[in-house]
Amino acid sequence: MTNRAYVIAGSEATGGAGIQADLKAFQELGVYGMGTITCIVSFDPKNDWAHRFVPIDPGVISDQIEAATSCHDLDVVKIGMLGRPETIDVVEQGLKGQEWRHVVLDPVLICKGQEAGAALDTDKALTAQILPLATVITPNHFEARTLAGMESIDTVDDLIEAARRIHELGPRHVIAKGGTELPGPDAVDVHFDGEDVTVLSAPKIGQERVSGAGCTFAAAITAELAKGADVGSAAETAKAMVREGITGRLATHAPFSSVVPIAP
Ligand code: PXL
Repeated sequence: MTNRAYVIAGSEATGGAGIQADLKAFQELGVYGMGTITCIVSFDPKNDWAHRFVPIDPGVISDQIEAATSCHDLDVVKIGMLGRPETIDVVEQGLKGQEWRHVVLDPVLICKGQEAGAALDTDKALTAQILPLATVITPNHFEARTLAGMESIDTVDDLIEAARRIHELGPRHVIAKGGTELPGPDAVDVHFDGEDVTVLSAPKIGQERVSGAGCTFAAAITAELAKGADVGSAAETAKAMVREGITGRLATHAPFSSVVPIAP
């Protein structure tokens, strides 16, 4: 039987992040992927690689969800970049159209280089409408701080506190990623399942953030869940995959390199 996984996310035209990264991660982990595009991001090489963001019409998003979910029996979905409240409304409705074993939410508020202010209305809508439907959420340092309402996250204990606070918003599993933002030699993530805290730690590979790392992490978790893994082992596989992907990263003409999803 072929395992299938579904992703609802934005297109990132360079191929490093977004739905392009998600589908590569699915494929690399042996899962048949299908995707619904919520928005199109085209970096602008003439303007410091700024994000050009074009939302997809809500009716078209709804049609894509209808096509994917009618064509396949799906029980695991990843939610990536939604980008604006109108998109969040239609994705909320789409998710409520059926039961899900897992909804993995990568709460993309802003991507690298975007203004933090642009995220405010989207972050409120995401918290109110999508977080309660998620079974797994994978906030990075900035997203964890925003969603937990914390001034700063400077230590692993702070990250654990953030994960506990985000857990109260609905998701059964919170996997908060310290990435390169916490001091020290290791990239530390914490997994809180409502009872236990598990710390995932691996040596940092340089200090630079790499495009697509977060997308690949959540997509790999989704693929592993589609194959029947539990959340803890899915997170371990995902972390190993991102490590491989950062080690083997692709240099680009933009000021960031791109993760290459490679199964661990
Ligand atoms: O890496 C976050 C991200 C997710 N989804 C899309 C993006 C980005 C960052 O650029 O463009 C579509």
